[in-house]
Parts: sequence; structure tokens; C-alpha cells
Amino acid sequence: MLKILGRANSSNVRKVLWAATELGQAFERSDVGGPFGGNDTPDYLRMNPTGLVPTLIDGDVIVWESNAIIRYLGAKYGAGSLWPTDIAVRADADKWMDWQIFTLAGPMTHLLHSHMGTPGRAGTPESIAAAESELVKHWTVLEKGLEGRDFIAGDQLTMGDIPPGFFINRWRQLAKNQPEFPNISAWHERLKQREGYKKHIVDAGI
Ligand SMILES: N[C@@H](CCC(=O)N[C@@H](CS)C(=O)NCC(=O)O)C(=O)O
Repeated sequence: MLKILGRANSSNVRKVLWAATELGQAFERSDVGGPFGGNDTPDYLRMNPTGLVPTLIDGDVIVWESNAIIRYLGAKYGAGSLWPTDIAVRADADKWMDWQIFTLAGPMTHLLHSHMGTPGRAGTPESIAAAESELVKHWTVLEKGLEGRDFIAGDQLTMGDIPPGFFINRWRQLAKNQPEFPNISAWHERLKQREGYKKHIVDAGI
């Protein structure tokens, strides 16, 4: 059975839990990181030298970096579903996964820490407003990308929906500056119909 190491309130862990659920793969999850610790031990660092979560163990295979884990799970257990077999569709899904981690993650993390009041990481009203404006610019790109599509890479859910699908739910909860994005709203509603999204993203908090 798959083993997923990482606390269940971590955004990067939750993306992986959603992916495994979409694939119908049973998993055992252990609380590692945050208040649980365990991610600075020699054993953990041998598996994941970053000392971050999540880490996936699938038999002899160990994978870290949440989006790499989602790609691995898709390729192994979801060819034709989460993992598009058409190379062009797969590139499209890949693109939005990279966009999430390089483009959305910075301002989204700023909003989260500001909301939580994390010492040393919470922003000022000005920096929060700037992060929110930046996010509106980025979500506008996805709004256009979703034109005529039910999901990010076409008419079915793929791995490309998972990373930005996590952030849209958080952005809806945290951002004050939320223009109308009809395509994004319809996509978000579609995601909310899915068991894994409901359980690991919507019902699991911010
Ligand atoms: N790029 C990495 C980032 C991993 C990351 O930053 N994980 C955070 C939790 S979301 C972490 O491990 N923080 C330290 C901790 O929980 O102890 C990924 O996508 O897996």
C-alpha cells in the first residue's frame, strides 16, 4: 500500500491525498512535520533531504516534491485519466502544474501567512493588497484558459487540475479582491463534486 508521510493540514500533502483518492489508491498517511516533527530525523532526511513534507513511499520507490508525486502517481496508476496519454494534453496539464508552483505559490503563501499572522511572515496591508492584485492577474490567465473547457486540460479531470484546484479553494477563502471569474467558478463547482476534493481540500479547512 502507498505510504504518504506528511501532516494532513499541509497544502502540499493535501494535493497528494486528493490525487491518490482520484486514482482509487489506498494509502496509509503518517503525521510528519509541523507540530508532529519527525522530518528532521536521519531516517526521514535519507528519504527526503529537504526535510519537508510530503514524501511518498511506493514499495522501493521514494518520491518527494508534491507535484512530482502527483505526476508519479498519475503515470503509474492513472494513464488515460489523471495522466493524459496524449502528449499534447499532458504538456497542457504539466504547464498548469508548473504555473501553480512557480507563479501562484508566492503570493498565495503570502496571503496564508498574513491570514495566520505567522511571526516574521505576515504582510502589511500594502503587501497583502499587492499579492491580491498579482493573484487577480494570474487567475485572469486561468479564466481565459478555461474558456470552453470543463477542466484545465480539456473535458476530463487530469493531474493539471490538482495543484491550481487546491489554490482556488484557498483563494476563495482568503482574498478580499475577487472579481467575477465565471469559468473559474464553474470549474471550482465541478471540483467540489469530487469525493477526494471535498474530503481533502474543501472539508479540510484553509
Ligand atoms: N515544493 C515542496 C514544498 C514542500 C513544503 O514546503 N512543505 C511544507 C508544508 S506545506 C513543510 O514541509 N513545512 C515544514 C513542516 O511542515 O514541518 C512540495 O511541493 O512538496
